[in-house]
Amino acid sequence: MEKVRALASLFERAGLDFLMGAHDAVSAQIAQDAGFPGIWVSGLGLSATNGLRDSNELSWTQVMERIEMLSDRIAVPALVDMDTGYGDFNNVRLAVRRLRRIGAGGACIEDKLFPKTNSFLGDGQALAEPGEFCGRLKAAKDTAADVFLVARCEALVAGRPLAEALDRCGMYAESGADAVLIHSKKTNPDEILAFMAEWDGSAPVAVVPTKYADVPASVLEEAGVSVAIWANQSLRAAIAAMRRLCTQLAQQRTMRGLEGEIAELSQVFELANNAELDQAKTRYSRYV
Ligand code: SPV
Ligand code: MG
Repeated sequence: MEKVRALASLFERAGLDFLMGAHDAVSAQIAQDAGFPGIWVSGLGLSATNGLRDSNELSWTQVMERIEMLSDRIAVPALVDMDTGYGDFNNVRLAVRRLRRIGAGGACIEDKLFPKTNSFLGDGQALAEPGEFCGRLKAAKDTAADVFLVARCEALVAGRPLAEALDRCGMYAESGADAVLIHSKKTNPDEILAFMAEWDGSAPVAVVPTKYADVPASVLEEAGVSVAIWANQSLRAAIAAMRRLCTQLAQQRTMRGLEGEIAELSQVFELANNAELDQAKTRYSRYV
């Protein structure tokens, strides 16, 4: 419950907060250590780091297993990218029930159809019928009122007009969503700012500035955005760093000159909190 309240407060308090995208326990912990007050668990990141497409190739139970390990490792809340909710209202009920037991913090469900397609792939994003999607939201809230629920609207991504995005988000808020997420694949924030100018404020708003990433935080904040999500930057940083190192090492066949470019081994032990295990050994190995 503490993590749910912490996540709710990021959405509800004045000003803009950022969630950092993570794809496993280590990336979540690094984000927490850097000072981010919450984590976005990216469906794209979970898929990619398991060698799979962001098309629900990872099963929902596999997702939850990874969420559990990630969430256990961090003190800050996680907003879990639950894609479309893995099916209809009934699949949503199963998934949020499991998420509540894990205690991660929040669930984000998008108004598309299972199996989903990543927002940045192709033009033919099929949207769910609004009434059916509202049923998924209502089922989520009725099942787990204490999971912070974010309804993600893909209307703009699907090329639908602003009015439809506003209508859909209004219906989602009425159906029990604690916040809405309005996504855009434009390379400037104009349609997000237009949305914010017309939004009735019936729920806090989150955005994902992946394609319009240069937007200053102050612009989003002044527009009234509550939460911005760096969904995949950490994943892409890791891929770039690993590729650079692997390419160099394959060529030069010695670590000479490369050691300074990678994390020290001690950092790996620190991330797993080995010091705590040493203390526990002292306390428990020979109790009597
Ligand atoms: C994710 O991180 O999986 C997202 C955000 O859904 S995006 O890929 O930007 O659509
Ligand atoms: Mg996703």
